[in-house]
Amino acid sequence: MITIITGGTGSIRLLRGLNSIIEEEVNIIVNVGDNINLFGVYICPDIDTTLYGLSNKLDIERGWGIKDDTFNFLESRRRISEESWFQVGDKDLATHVRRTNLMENGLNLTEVTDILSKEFGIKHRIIPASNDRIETTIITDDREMHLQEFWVKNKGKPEISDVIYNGIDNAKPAQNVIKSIEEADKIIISPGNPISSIGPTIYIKQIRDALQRTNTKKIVISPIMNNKPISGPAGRMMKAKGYEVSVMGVAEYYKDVMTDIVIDRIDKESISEIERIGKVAHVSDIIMNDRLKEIQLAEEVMKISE
Ligand code: FO1
Repeated sequence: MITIITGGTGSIRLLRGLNSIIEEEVNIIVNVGDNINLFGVYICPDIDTTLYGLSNKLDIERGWGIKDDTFNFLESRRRISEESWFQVGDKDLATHVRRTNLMENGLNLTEVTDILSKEFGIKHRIIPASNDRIETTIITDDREMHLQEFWVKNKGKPEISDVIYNGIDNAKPAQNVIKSIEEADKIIISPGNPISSIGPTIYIKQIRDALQRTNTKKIVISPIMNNKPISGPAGRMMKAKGYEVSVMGVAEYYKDVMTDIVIDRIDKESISEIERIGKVAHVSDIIMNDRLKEIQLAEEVMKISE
C-alpha cells in the first residue's frame, strides 16, 4: 500500500503519473489548510484539484478548476457588485454546493470526500488530512490574511513575514490518516509548496509523530530547482520560515519526516550535502510538462526501495 501526502497545484502532475502506474492500494492525504467559505459554499481547492486531476477533468494548465468550465455564476455576481475575486466556474460550483449540502446534513469532510470520489469514479482513496478546521494565513506587513486572499485576491504581492496554521494545535487527523501512514509500504511527499501545501498536514501533531515513528521509505520530491520554486510563492514562504531556497533547504525542512529526496539533475552538486544530514538523494528530471514526464517521474519514485 502506498500513501501520498499532497496539496497544491504543483502536486497534481505527479499524482496523475502515480495514478497511471500504481496497481496497488493508494491513500492520498490531502491538505485542508487552504479551504475557504465563500459565496455560501465550502470550497476545498486541494481536494477538488485531486478529484478533478484523477478523473481527467482538471484544467491542467491552470492547475485548478474544471477544464472548459463556464463562469456565468461569477459574471452574474459581478454584475450585482458582489464579491467575485475567486474564480469559481459553474461546474466547479456544483461540487462545492454538493459538499456544503452533505456537510449541512451532518457528514464530515472525510465522508463527503468519499462520496465525491465515488461520483468522480476515482479508484484510490482521497483522505482530507483533518476533519477539523485548519486555516493557513499569511502574516503580511500590516495584517493577517487567508492564503486565498493573499494569493488570489492580492495576487501574491504582499510581503510575507510569516505563515500560520490557525487551529492546527487542536486539529486531529481524520479517520484512516494514521493507519495509512503506519501501514504504508512507501510514503511519498509530493512536490507541493512545503509551507502552504504540505505543512498544514505534517504539522498536525499526531501525523508528524506517526511519520517520525514509521520505518518505511519516506520520499520527498523537491518543489525547488536551481534555487527557485518550480511555481508559486514557495521560495518566499520558505525564506519567511527561515529556510534556504534550495534543495538543501527542502531537505532541512523535511528532515524529521523523510528518508529520501528526489532532486533535479541541475542540483546534483547538493547530493553530498544532503548525504551529510543522513538522507539519500536521487537525481531525476523533475519538471513534468507533459503526460510522459509525469509517468517517468512517477516510475522513478516507485523504483526507490529499501
Ligand atoms: N487560483 C487562482 O490563482 N485564482 C483563482 O481565481 C482561483 C480560483 C479557484 C477556484 C477553485 C479552486 O479549487 C481553486 C482555485 N484557485 C485559484 C487555486 C487556489 O487558489 C490555489 O492554487 C490552491 O489553493 C493552492 O493549493
